[in-house]
Amino acid sequence: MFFLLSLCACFENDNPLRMWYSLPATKMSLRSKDQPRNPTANYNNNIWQQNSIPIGNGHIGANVFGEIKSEALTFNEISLWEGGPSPKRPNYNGGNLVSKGQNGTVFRKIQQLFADGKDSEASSTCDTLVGDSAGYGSYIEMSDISIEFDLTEKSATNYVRYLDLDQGIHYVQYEYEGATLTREYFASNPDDVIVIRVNSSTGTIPKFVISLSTKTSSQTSITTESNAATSSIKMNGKLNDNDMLFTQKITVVLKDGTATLNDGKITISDSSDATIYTSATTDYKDVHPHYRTGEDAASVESRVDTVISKAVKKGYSSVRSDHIKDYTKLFGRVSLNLNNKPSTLPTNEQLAKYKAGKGQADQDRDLEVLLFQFGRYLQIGSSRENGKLPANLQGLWNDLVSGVPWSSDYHLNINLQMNYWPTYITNLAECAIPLINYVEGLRIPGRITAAIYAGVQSNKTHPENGFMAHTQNTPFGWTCPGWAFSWGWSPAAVPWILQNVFDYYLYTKDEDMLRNTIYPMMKEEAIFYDQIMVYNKVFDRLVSSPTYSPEQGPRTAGNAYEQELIWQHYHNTIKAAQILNVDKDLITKWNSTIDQLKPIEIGDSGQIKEWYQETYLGSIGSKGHRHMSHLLGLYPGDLISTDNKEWMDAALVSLLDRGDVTTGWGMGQRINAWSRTGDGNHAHTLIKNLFKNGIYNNLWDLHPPFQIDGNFGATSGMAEMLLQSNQGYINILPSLPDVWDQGEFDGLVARGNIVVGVTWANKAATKVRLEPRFNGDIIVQCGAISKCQLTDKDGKAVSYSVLGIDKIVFSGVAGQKYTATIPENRRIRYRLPAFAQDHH
Ligand code: FUC
Repeated sequence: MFFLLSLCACFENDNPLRMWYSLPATKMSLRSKDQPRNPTANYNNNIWQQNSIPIGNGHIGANVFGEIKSEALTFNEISLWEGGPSPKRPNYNGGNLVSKGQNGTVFRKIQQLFADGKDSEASSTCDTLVGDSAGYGSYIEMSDISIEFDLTEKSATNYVRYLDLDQGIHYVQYEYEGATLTREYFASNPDDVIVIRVNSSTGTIPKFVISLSTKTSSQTSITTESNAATSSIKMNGKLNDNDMLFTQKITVVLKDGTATLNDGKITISDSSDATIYTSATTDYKDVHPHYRTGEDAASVESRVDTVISKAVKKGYSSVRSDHIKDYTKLFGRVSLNLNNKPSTLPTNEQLAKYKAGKGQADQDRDLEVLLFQFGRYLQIGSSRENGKLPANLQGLWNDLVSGVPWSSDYHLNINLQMNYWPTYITNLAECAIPLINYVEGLRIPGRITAAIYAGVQSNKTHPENGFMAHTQNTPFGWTCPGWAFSWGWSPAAVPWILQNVFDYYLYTKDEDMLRNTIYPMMKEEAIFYDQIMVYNKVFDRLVSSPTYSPEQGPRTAGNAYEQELIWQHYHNTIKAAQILNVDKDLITKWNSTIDQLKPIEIGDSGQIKEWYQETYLGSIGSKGHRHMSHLLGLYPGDLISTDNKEWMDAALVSLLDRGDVTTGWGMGQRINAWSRTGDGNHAHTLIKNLFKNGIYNNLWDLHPPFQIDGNFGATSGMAEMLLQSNQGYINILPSLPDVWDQGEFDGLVARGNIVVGVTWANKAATKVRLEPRFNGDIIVQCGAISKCQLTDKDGKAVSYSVLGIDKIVFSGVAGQKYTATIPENRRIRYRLPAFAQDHH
């Protein structure tokens, strides 16, 4: 290790958006306590999750180990799943079991038992509300790509590997026998290929062998073929579990030298420059009930052939430049500068210093900016507008084919929601399209679940009468409750994910999308809740029943988790109906329903009660539980805000009680929640804790094991510290920590589709930039903004009305660029809220 480290001293990092390492993945140290969750997984799985570098285009992805001699890539296609419909499971029905749900009879019986005060019988009857585990399946890795170089590893010098987040390109470089060997890796969305380019500065890459293998349980053939210009390896397979068809192809194009095919492998000799393209697909399609395109193997294969031959014809440099154009169009929309400098230390070493509290300030800030932007990189890599499925628990990156943590599925009791928290605010709205399509795809199977478990039938008279899904979901319409009530039952998961869906409209103002796609789903779900809620006389409110707060506590008739999410759902649905000017009668009804929900109740310790029978803190539930389900009204919801002191004070009691150290995503959630309180220092404590306890060398979030939600939670949390817009106005620097006393961002988005940039110094905003994409009033809250000079893009003064010392309103014109300049002698520094002074 020392040998390599000492020799890479010549690499000078000049890019603040670069993650870089002086060692290949297998040579870097590991967090020993974070062994993979899967007991059968080997040591490589741990190297993979901690030290390899992900690339992805929303559809296919790979992890690069960056080895000197034995290069390895794990390869994924987002739809390669076991489970679901299969000739082996002719009765597959999304896990729903009529024998358990009994068409709503059990559900109604439990409601009645709770209403009669027979809580313990109600609670034990809940155990009947379960589904089948057969056909659940798992997301699995498609293949491993190996590139074996004929060289003496020890003789390689000046090794470095780095990922440039601003380009979406990963590089591996070292010197060998007087030549600089460079490899470049990227995943192109427009050409749907992963490209690996291998180059030698002096003209001879050591001989290397490319091979492809799969660990899937499948009938698979791996063959090679060549013509005058290219050599290829092709893998055609059919999964044993569900007959899913898949094809992957690797094609090599050489500038010079020779390619020899042998035993399913390609050997490259005497070449100075080789480009390797790979792509893959399956016959998956998100359409109930078959979830297949209906193609035969030849057709699946020919789609991949076409993709590869187009890319080969187009050639490396055009594929590369189109990738950069496509990627930077999204990534380049947001810049963040926290007075950070390009890290002089490799990212893993910088991370170690940060964790030990020994990092230099400008380097620590660089790591924070990297984590922020890495979340955006991962989102672009795992969820694109043309994608088949949304980002799963690991985005789309997975190296296992069995024992995959939580099947790398779609968890809807926080994880999938968190995956899409940063999407809109960090200017990546189109990346949410696969999520919206996925939720749309839950409607048909979800109606079956609603009928079986809640007795709510969709039929000719009421065709869209309500859909139900729970904690765990797959790409095969698996909408039943889990096979244990205690983690599986969670109907409020649907209203919750619909918040992410409605946010698409709030941030884009795309009214067609609201009318045609978003509102119909929201309306259907509101109609579902209209039918299933019951009045509870003990708690004197309309409740969802039975309920279970993720993933702890008693089964009850109503709890804060469901009541808050349902409140938000009606609130959003009414708003959507008003915008579209439809369903007046329903609006009236929903308004009266909302009044009867009373989601927030304050307990004896001054806390937000998670359960309505809770008295003082700790009387129910487990101390410091990772889920903060009773605080969803604070973030991502709108129920609790700084505009309501009583509830905010109670939320603070609950937040402090839950504590600051937990699983990765739990800290991600806490960054967002604290940012909504206005306490920037506390939000920053959570960022520090996340780095300390929840981030691997490759900056992936760990649960453990690797789980991508915490990355997305961190990105959105940092954005929320700088900009909020959920209280009817644009809130500038709402939660600025002391260590971010100076900085600048551009390109974040506020609700109403207004692009925002801010420059600040000494914790006071100096300039606020606003670019509305629609005409309309813009309300801005920012220290001393009432003293600003407001100008348009031509520098002309724009008039505004003062709503308060820190609040103005003006009428914005689409396409304009406004700048509010706050005079130096008027600036007001961000202050911690009063409560924060007490508890720090
Ligand atoms: C939720 C969490 C677990 C885990 C799982 C994937 O159910 O409670 O901690 O993150 O999702």
